[in-house]
Amino acid sequence: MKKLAEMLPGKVSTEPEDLLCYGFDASGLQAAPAAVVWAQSAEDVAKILGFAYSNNIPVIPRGAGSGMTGGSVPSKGAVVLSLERMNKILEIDRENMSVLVEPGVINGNLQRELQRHKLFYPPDPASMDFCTIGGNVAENSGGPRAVKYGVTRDYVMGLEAVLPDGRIINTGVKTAKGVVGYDLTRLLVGSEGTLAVVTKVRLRVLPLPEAVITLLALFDDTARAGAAVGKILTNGIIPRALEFLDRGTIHAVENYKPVGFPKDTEALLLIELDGRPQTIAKEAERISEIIRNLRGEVTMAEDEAAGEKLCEARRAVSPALYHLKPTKINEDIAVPRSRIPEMLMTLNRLSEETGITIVNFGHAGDGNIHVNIMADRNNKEEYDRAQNLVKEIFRATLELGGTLSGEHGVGLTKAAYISMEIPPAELDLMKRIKGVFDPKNILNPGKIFP
Ligand code: 2HG
Ligand code: ZN
Repeated sequence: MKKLAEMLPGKVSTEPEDLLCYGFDASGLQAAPAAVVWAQSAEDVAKILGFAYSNNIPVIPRGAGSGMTGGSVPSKGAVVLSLERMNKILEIDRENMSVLVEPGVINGNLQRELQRHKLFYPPDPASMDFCTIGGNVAENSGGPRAVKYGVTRDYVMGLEAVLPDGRIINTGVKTAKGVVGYDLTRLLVGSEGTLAVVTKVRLRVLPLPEAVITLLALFDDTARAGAAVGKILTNGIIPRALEFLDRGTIHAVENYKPVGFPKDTEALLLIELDGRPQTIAKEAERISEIIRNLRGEVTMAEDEAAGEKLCEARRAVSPALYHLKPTKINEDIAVPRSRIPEMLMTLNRLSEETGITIVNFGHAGDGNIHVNIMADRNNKEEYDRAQNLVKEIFRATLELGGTLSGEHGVGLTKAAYISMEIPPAELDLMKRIKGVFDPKNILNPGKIFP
């Protein structure tokens, strides 16, 4: 580590407080790295990786550490490579509707800067006020707006990245289209920091929608809330957010950051529409009708600021849940949208059978349910029961044609389960791809694959 510190003066730390702060993420897992290095350029990253490659030192790339599956939790003897100081928006190209950013740019800061130029970058993870674009690229992050606009991968046009041996590569195009060769960009997006370290990202952006309307729908029955989700979409309306909160989630938010969600509600839908004012006003009317027909109660936020407050409350769900119980095992399953009611019924049954509290919320429009199994890690018996539920939930998800993770990735927490979903031939192909990029297995080892 001394040699590394000499190569990168002022950018390497082995201080215990740094090792502690850079040793965990939002998964609750923790391990101390051997050192933390803050890169300030692609050349710095190349130097770090070149050094690590020659000396067989594991390197763990890290954005803001807001990941939920342990993707940036270090392994033994590893160097944490923080990209947070590479936080510049390098170019806003209005004419070609793209931006070039460094990986440490905070998602929310990019959103606000683009708004000033009447531009829009849709992916909006709930952690948008602190997560980084580099982390979003590594995890292929989604967010409420995915139902209409897709996820990070749909916006990445090209990347500059450093391979584990220190070589700098460029992928993708600056043009609206491009089909030359294999699509390395799409392969790197969502590779959870296991193939290369991203040092620049070119993103597609859109015109800022003219107006936004936010609706709040309350139901005294979960199945009818689920039916509303299907009905809205089959009526040809694609809201830009179609979020679901169950009773437990509503209570957790109201106890943490009260916004006025009625606590006697069984299920709540938060719906956002964006576009031309007249069009979305009509869509809001139609949605209100659908909700009332399903015996739901619907209100419209009086203006965009009031709507934003509701969205903020939605973004507070995850932190709110940490106050419910000491340990939050959060799963992130997705099922075909039409199967949401069945999945929720199974989850309720499992909760009743085991006596473990399960709180559900999420991106209903995408069939993406955040299943939070609430327990106490220090109560061994309870924690074991909670842990045992994970496999059962995954089994039920796959039976319904779903996937183990809609947006949080595999990381460490789901690595043991990957073969439940990915068959041997496909898994072997993935492992061989990892071997091509990283023959010495120094980049984020132990993630994705058990
Ligand atoms: C969200 O949608 C995040 O709020 C976090 O994906 C989900 O804490 C969670 O389970
Ligand atoms: Zn989410």
